[in-house]
Amino acid sequence: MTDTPDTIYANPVPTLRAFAFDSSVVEVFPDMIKRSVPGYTTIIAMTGMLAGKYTNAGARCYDLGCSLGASSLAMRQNIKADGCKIIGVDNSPEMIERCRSILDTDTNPTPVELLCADVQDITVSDAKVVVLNFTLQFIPVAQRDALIRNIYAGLEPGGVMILSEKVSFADPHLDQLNIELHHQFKQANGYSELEVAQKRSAIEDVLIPETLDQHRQRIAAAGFSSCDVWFQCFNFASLIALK
Ligand code: GEK
Repeated sequence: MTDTPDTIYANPVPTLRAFAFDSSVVEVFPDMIKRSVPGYTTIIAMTGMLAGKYTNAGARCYDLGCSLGASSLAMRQNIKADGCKIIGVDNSPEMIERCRSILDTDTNPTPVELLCADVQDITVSDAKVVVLNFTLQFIPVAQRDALIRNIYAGLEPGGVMILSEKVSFADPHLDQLNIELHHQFKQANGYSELEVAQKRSAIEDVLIPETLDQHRQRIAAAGFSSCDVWFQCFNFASLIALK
């Protein structure tokens, strides 16, 4: 099945509203995220591979900010151990509803429980793998420490957190360069200058990127014993943190 093309910002929008994960975004989401996030397909596939490596019988995995379940599906396809469970969480009812129907078409045996909830309100428990693929960036900065601490507390020793984010750079020249390269990436994927500019305005107060150092410091302060970047393309990176 081909993805519905994202044309949300193709025409001038007279009053740009803050970006929200509503039904119009759900409709075009797979196309939008692949054309907008450099490395997305690789990050999702490797999330599955990592989950396969870190799960043993009865393991629990979380996909926080699961959207349409891409990471849950990748984990499901790679988990070989018996009795595992994946818990997908998203606070957009439209995302959860569509995610449920996508998962229903997948025949893999590992069950996926979907929760329509704020990731800040759930308790992570007995987890071997916790995935935050492009979700922390939407949480208010002041509330990010508490979420990462909650994840650390809910991970079993030997468990792993995968955190993928749009990042910023402390050096203003590098920051500007990476922003420009990202916009060039989007234009190479068929977005017009108008689409790039309107999306940027709609999302700038909603998606707040931090530097890799800020992420590393927060992860270390939460108690994780090891952490490093395993993937980066321009201003998009994925970190792995071990408990
Ligand atoms: C993927 N991980 O395909 N609580 C729960 N969900 C939230 C919250 C919150 N506080 N804030 C935002 N979301 C997915 C992609 S998209 C990334 C994740 C993007 C949800 C929001 O509804 C959306 O579905 C998701 O986080 C972010 O790998 O669109 O850039």
